[in-house]
Amino acid sequence: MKNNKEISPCCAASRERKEGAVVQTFEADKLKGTSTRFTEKMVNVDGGTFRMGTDDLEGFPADGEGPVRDVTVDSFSIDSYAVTNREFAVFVEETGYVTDAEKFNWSFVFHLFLPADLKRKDRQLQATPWWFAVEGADWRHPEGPDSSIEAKMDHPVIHVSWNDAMAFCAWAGKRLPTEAEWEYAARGGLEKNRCPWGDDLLVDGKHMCNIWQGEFPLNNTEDDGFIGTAPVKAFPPNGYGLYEMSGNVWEWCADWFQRQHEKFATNPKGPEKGSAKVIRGGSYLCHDSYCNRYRVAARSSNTPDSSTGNTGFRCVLDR
Ligand SMILES: [Cu+2]
Repeated sequence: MKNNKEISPCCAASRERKEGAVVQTFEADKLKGTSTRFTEKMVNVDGGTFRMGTDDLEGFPADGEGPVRDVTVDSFSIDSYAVTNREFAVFVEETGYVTDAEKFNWSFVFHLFLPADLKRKDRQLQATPWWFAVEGADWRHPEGPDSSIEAKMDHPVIHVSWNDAMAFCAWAGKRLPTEAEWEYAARGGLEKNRCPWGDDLLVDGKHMCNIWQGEFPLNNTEDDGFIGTAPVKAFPPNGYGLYEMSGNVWEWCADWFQRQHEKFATNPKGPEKGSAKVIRGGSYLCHDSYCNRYRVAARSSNTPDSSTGNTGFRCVLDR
């Protein structure tokens, strides 16, 4: 199965670019709240220089994971866990914000979560047939119009686009992490580590993150306890006290995606322009043998107006 890497297996599905993959020009000032929100969940990370990326062959060279390079980042604070449904609900309540998924009136849902009548052939992606563009799927209805988040208030918010994440950040007085900040934080102070806690996927036989076990995409054995999203803090934190930097949901970063990197960089912010934004961390759909993008050096991207059932975000603050 290791040879299926070109297929870009589980990772995020994109809205077609012709539907207008644009960065929203919402007025950040209008959304901006009076105070910085949810600071109690943040941890301070001291800046430093680290070895970013990987040259390991198990990675995806086409994703631009390498070469390994020296990157320096300033100190910052970062959410210890992804923005939850509970938090996103406060934002929407206060601002009346409408997400991209609600504007398009559809979002991508993984097939196993859908009743038969929502698995319409004409709404199924051809290259990645486990994704359906489901009408009425949005952050409040993660598995289609009849679903709810009632029992998932402490799960990461999903079906949020990069635009939506930026809007939340503006309201919360925060910002999205740069890709370099994200990886520095995910490594948790370790060097050349494969995962946020070390190199081995299991520690003492225990699962350390929410990814896929079993035969993708049909049978998830749920060895780690979850078929879809897990509540935040379901797994142990890394050395910086950060939860689920690996697995659970992909997380939006501020940068436009590119495959080339500077050999040395200080506070890199990515290219000026691009067509897709960086996402990091992998999700509950990543499988060890198929799409091991739960690794700390792994990366992917999606267009800024795309939303899926396995992508969320966390915020950072300068300090
Ligand atoms: Cu994956």
